[in-house]
Amino acid sequence: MNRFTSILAVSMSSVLMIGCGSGEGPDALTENQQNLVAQRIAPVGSVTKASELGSVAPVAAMATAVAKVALSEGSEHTVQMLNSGDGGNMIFEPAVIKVSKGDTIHFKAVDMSHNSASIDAFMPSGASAWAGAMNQDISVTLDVEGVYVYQCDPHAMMAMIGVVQVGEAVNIEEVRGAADQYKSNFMMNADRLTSYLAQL
Ligand SMILES: [Cu+2]
Repeated sequence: MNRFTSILAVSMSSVLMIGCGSGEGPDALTENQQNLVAQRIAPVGSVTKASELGSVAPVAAMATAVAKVALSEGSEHTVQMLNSGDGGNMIFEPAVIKVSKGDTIHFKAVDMSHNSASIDAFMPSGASAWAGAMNQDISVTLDVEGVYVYQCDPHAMMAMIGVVQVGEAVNIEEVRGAADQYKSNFMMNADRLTSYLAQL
């Protein structure tokens, strides 16, 4: 019911009240009182009817359709630094991995001009930062549980980033909050970070 129809309903009920006969009886509302009632029952803001909620459902269905990343087997995992991969240009592959506490990630400089460096805003507290040199492989052992987002420094603006979940995603809320701000740095592939985090 919108504001107009609710006011209309009040107006009609007051007409009916008057039509009831005794008009000036002790229970009749003054015009001022009727206006107060109309103000109180008028809806504030927009009203969503239950029958309209159906249009929201497809969005929820899409969110649940994102394929979740399974826990990688073994205790050592390789992530390639690529100019071009299945997921686009300037990319880590796999870009999203889930590993166990104490596992080691080997970042491989398959193509030139890339590195892997942790980002302070995207690490569980107590974790150690890393910063690989350009064009060099680097191996990182992750002993602290949580979600890590790292980047390739020269291609950070192209969203050359990757995500590692170690054990439980204990800091996921902080990471999602920081991601909203961080993605404004991306000149290209602006939705990568959001879609990567959705895979956890
Ligand atoms: Cu790069």
